[in-house]
Amino acid sequence: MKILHTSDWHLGVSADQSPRHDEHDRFLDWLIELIIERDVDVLLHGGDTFHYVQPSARCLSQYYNFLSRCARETKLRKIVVTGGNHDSASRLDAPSPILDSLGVHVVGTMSGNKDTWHRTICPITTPDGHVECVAVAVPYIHESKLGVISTGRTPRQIRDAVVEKFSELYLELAEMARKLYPGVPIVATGHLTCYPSGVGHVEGDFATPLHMYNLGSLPPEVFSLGYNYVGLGHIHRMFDIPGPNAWYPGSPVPTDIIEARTQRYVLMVDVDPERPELQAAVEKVEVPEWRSVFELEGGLDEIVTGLGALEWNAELPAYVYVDLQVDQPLHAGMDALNEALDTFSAIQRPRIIGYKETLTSHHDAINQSDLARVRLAELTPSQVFERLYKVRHEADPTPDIMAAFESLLSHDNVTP
Ligand SMILES: [Mn+2]
Repeated sequence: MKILHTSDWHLGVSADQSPRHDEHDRFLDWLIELIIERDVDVLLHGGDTFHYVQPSARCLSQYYNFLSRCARETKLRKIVVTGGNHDSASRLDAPSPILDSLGVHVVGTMSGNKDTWHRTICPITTPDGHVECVAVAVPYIHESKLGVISTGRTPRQIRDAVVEKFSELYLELAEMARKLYPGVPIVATGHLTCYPSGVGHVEGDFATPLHMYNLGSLPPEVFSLGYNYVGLGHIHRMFDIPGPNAWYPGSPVPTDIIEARTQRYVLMVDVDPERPELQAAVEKVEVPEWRSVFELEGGLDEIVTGLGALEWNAELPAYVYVDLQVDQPLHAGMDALNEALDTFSAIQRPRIIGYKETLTSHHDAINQSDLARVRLAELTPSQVFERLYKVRHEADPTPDIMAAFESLLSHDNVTP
């Protein structure tokens, strides 16, 4: 049985005031083609369908058109949609009586009241009504709804309580699913932050998550090992969490420049109804790029030449971020750059959506061009502090000041 796992579409998002609607249209068309081509049985969506709690008419129409096309053009047995922290849970839930009839199971929100938890259990049946798999549709849920009290508690106590409550939630839901539909594979969703305990199985640079790990993400142990697969949403980069076989597909259409730097994915998940004891096999499917995003850095002449030489294969006109290195502020910089784009036809003309000027001749205390090239995620908190100190005071922080900052860091004063 094939389950296609996606999350974090963020319909309606704009990258630097530049809409992504055209890419989302193409993504949803592509998704339908993929579902048909690969004979997908279930679409499992891990939250953040919309970017804003009050989606525009255009976004709503993208969503409903997609669901209706799925019902008419594909052989999907079920679409499972869960709410993310960006979605309005009640807005997502409101049309569920109609969506039910299209085979769309929506769970926008859930409460700590266990009597209502049956709403999350969604059996996947064959045309003759035989249950082959169960999807446990867990939306974004704030820990306070699970009974975590933060008033008067230390960060450590809060974190322990959060871990305990989420572990209970996933354990009880697995048991509930197993009791209702014994002997079939169970998959679950979740819209939360979880990182693997090691880095061995994770693809690519993992600096960002490891920094954040300390800031209150959940450990892999929260997921009951009773699930064959856990389809997560919230983190916008694809990676897996070995052990519980939990995966993030990441956002399929980049929502900012950082995401535009890496390949985007959806995940094809294979569960065997005859072998419920096996973990699901997962295949990464690359999402095509419909719009290239370029980053140009250098002097005015260099950038003008770079703009004229831009080439791409993607269908839509490129977006460009420019970091202009100047001796002094260049007020007419944008005019010269826009002129350089006149060589493109109106339809293909790239659009500069990010423009900044970096002064190269001042501020000897800090090399600003170096600073611009370093991603915040690649710096430790102490390095950020040190750099800011240099900018503010035009001198290195003394060992005493660094020691004071380090001592602040070592206090466990961050909340999950
Ligand atoms: Mn998101």
